[in-house]
Amino acid sequence: MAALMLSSGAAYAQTKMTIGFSQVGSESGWRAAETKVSKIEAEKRGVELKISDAQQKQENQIRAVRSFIAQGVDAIFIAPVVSTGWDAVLKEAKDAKIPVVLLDRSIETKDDSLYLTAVTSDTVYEGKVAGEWLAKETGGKCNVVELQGTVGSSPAINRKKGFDQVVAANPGMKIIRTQSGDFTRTKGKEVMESFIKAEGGGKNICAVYAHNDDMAIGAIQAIKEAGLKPGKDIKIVSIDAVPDIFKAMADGEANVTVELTPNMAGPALDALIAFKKDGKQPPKWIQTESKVYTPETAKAEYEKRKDLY
Ligand code: GYE
Repeated sequence: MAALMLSSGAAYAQTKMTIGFSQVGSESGWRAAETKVSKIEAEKRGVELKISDAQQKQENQIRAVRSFIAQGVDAIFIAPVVSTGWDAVLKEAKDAKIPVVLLDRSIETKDDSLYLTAVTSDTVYEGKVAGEWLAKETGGKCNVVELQGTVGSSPAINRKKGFDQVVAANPGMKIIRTQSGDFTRTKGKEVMESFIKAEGGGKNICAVYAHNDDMAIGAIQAIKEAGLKPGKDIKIVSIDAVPDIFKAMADGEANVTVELTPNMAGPALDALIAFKKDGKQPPKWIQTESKVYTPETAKAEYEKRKDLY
């Protein structure tokens, strides 16, 4: 028995594990960092990571997952672009006995045996804590324009939900415009331009709530071009904590961000290896930390992160 266990352990150590990772795309600075960190974390553990870029399309992700199954990979990571429509392909992975780990976005399914675990932050909390900061800062009186993330994605749904809870509790807070900017800088800028136009030049807007920093950075540009001061005339509240938002904060052009770690792969790999090696069942949700940052520490935070991104 002991010999048997030893030989299976040795076999584990010898065979290099191969994981297929269906990544969303490269829509944001945070996403690029996540891809980079995933490669580093896989290499640290001697795991071969095959990354497939879905260019923000679920159909590409489904195709990639099917191809990983056909290749017989040891596990599959998916950062699911939208939250619905996964059951069929996840069932195929399950039938092939290939464990699936979800990274940074969650899915809606009635059957949670279709994935091993999900490594994500509490995205409802992120929206809530961003809203609470703004409510406090403005004495609960603020006309907000909202830049939503990708339609149908779990962070867009949940970051809206969390922020809406704060709006509901503060009668003087209102979301006067809301639209998706697809988590990108370009669309964030475009949508903000249209908000400013629709609001007669933007003087009526008290704050931008952007579901990620990249859209906030696009909005900052639009505000400046409209002759207003971001961070002062219009407050900027967002999520991710990428280096560029710290730069904006240090320059007085942004007010608060909520950190989302780009290291989702590290905890995912640890859980997967413990599962494969020792049969240890991970919890269904491995939660990463969400921390609030304001301008006081922006310079130092920028320095800490600039090389990682
Ligand atoms: O906040 C955003 C990205 O899925 C939680 O996706 C993630 C989000 C992140 O593109 O920048």
